[in-house]
Amino acid sequence: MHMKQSVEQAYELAKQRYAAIGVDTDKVLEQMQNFHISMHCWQADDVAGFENQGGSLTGGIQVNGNYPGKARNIDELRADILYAKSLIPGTHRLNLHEIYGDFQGKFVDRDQVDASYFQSWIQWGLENNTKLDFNSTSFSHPKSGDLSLSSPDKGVRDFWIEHSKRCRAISEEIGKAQNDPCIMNTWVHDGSKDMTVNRMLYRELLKDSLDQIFAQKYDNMKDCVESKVFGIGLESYTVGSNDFYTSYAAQNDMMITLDTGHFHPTESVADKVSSMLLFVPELMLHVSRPIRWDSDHVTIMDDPTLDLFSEIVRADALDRVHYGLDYFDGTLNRIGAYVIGTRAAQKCMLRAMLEPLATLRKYEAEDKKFERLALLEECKALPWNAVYDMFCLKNNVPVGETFLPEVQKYEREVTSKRN
Ligand code: RNT
Ligand code: ZN
Repeated sequence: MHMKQSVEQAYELAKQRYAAIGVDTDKVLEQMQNFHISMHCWQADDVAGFENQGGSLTGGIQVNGNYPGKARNIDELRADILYAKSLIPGTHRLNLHEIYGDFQGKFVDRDQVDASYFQSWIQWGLENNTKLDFNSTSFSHPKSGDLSLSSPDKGVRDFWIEHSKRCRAISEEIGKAQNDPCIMNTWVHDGSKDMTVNRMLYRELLKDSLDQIFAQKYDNMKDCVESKVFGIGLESYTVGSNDFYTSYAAQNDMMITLDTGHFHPTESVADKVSSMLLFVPELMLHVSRPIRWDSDHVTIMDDPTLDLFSEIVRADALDRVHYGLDYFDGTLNRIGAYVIGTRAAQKCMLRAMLEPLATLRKYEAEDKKFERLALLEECKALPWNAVYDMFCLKNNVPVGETFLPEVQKYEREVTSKRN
């Protein structure tokens, strides 16, 4: 049977199956079309960027692997991302880091950057129906050290404050041009390898830096702050801990970024959704896959991610969350990594949207514990994959594993020729 025909037939059966439990798959397909994922630009080149300083990746994060063919310049990175996007259903955003500016080979220090270096990105975004998000970059710079925004050295701290302010101004320009807020994430690596006896001092400094950075109000960008447990080489103390940023965001009515790799291994990020959304306006996600630590493996359809998206749907918070990915794996085809991770996030969201929530809630209200658990279990094996296949078909992208040869083809024809 032809692929198209079998996908359509499977979808019709799935549709009936879901209708029987009160779920409208056609409606879910429409909702999925509005689920935009901000793809992180940094999977394409192992978080290198275009500063061409020749330095290595610092700031407690690490990319492993030497898979051939990574993007070496802005043109290659753009081409790779567009190719990956062509294998992913729906319309998606791109999450830029400041070090990915269009610097044209010129060294532009981080306290000198401005929107002019992002004009070609803005243009690219408009031409390719891709809205942009943004991140300031505290790592991989001679002034990064262990402390940036929390450094007691005034020169260093002012440098990073200036950088962050400029990044917000760039985000504002991007947001204006794309007529949709640019989400700017602030994550700094600040911490210490060994015990520190002045935790309060650095946190006071970080708080003061943030107050200065966020003093200016903008209409076309939104800020979010990202906490972390620890970085490599900064294991004992993280200035911007979860408690720090949760309190800061709540007090200042700001968005929080939840990176799924930034919590203790048994901590549920899903459970944070309903707690935090009562106190902060919106959430940003960095969907990742921590293996034993913040390892940034490629996102897959795993239980933590399924739980997280379920909680967002159950909290009726689909439009109070911004969805980004954050992983960097240099051991495998990098374009393939984008496609796997983005499609996996979509599958998690699709399964969350296909939940027969009304019935489950009714059982819960009536204290029917057996019925609630039974239906939750049955849902796992319902034909959600037929709905995902239909989503791919409708969006004219390869169904199921048929995207593999497409990735291989691009590798053969494009990335394998880079060295
Ligand atoms: C690091 C944070 C941060 C970075 C990116 C590159 O642990 O997750 O978001 O991964 O900004
Ligand atoms: Zn992150």
